[in-house]
Amino acid sequence: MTLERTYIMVKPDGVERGLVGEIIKRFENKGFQLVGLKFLSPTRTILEKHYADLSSKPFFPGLMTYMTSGPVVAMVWSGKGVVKAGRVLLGETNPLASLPGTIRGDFCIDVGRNLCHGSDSVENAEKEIALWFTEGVVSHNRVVERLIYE
Ligand code: FUP
Repeated sequence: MTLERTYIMVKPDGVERGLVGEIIKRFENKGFQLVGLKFLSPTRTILEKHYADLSSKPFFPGLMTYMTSGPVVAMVWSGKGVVKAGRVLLGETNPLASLPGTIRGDFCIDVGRNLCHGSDSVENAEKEIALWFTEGVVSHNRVVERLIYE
């Protein structure tokens, strides 16, 4: 079985609103494994790399102000299909288009305050993990797999 990894980040509004535990709980409840976790105040430099594909968008300056407004919780989650499933747990980029039951569907309204980030492909996940976790992450605990996978 191929285990994927994804980069999930609780954005400054999620941290300030005390939703870190709620977001972690949803990934844990599903059966995914936390293999990297840290609390940091992101610099413009790392955010410009992370959001490089959005640099020409009109909302980019506002996105930078929002993302540098406070600390974030950076995480790496591991599991079968975790990249796509992580996006499902988060909901749509626009929270108003997110179904109840998803994190954004349950907890937010505006696209510019959408609480959390999740990688959109396996390739981008590995790039984002390399960017945010230059120190590396621990490996998935294979002992618990028999409880989660057939
Ligand atoms: P996502 O993959 O869900 O993070 O979405 P995008 O990469 O398209 O957008 C990244 C972030 O830019 C969003 F989380 C919020 C911000 N954004 C806006 O503020 N306005 C927009 O119209 C689109 C995105």
